[in-house]
Amino acid sequence: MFEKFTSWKKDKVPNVPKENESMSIPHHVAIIMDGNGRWAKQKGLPRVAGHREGMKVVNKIVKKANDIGVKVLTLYAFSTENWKRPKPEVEFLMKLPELYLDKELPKLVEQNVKVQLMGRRENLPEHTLRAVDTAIEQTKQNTGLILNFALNYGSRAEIIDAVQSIAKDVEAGVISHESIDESVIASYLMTKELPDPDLLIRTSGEMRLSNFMLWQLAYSEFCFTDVLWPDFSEKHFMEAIHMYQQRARRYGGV
Ligand code: V07
Repeated sequence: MFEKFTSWKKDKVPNVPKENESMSIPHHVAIIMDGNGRWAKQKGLPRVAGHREGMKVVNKIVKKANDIGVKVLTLYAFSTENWKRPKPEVEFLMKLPELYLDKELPKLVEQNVKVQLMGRRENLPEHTLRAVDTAIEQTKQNTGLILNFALNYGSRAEIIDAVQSIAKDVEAGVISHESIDESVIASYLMTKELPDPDLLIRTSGEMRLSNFMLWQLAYSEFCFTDVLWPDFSEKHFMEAIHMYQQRARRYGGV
């Protein structure tokens, strides 16, 4: 439950929300959807049953986020480290984007949701990319919620790719090394067109970032809950939003 939330936030950070913004809905919410395997184990089910159940929750939270006016929802679906899992589990996970989109894409189009992908395309199976690319294509004109799936994403991989691109551009004379500042670095990351997350939620009691958006989460509010992702509901999501709003109000007051 969210009473068990823990967070850290330093006073006087540069982008503290002003008081009049304190009741606002976070523009960008990022979620580490953890606890699917544990949920299945507790029920004596195979891990993949937890992933399947977790997929149903994605749907509920996407709808809720869109309804309350969140602009960007980033979901950590598969990390660069997840390839180390048993092959059958990886193969199952790589079918989930298709399974999800086969059923939900028409509704996403209807709900004005715009699907995006964040992560290295290399190594993703062709069938997975085909499904995701179709969704991106069919929703590219949509103006509602940006649903940003992190697939084969790792923050260090992202930073490595950015540094290599920056070095290449310096070498080619496109930019000078003196001009490299925060905004230049941000413009080489996979999130270059997105605002930084205002709120990070991680389910299932782990209090780590696990290589997720290390640069982008520098000033975000963190909400951790013991609830396992398959048990996470709209109610829990709204509790996290309220917690964000309360914190924003407190920091706005000082
Ligand atoms: C995955 C379900 C949610 C819990 C976390 C792990 C398992 C939805 C997608 C997805 C990805 C891209 C896309 C549409 C849907 C997904 C993976 C795992 C790999 F365009 N859920 N979900 N992808 N899980």
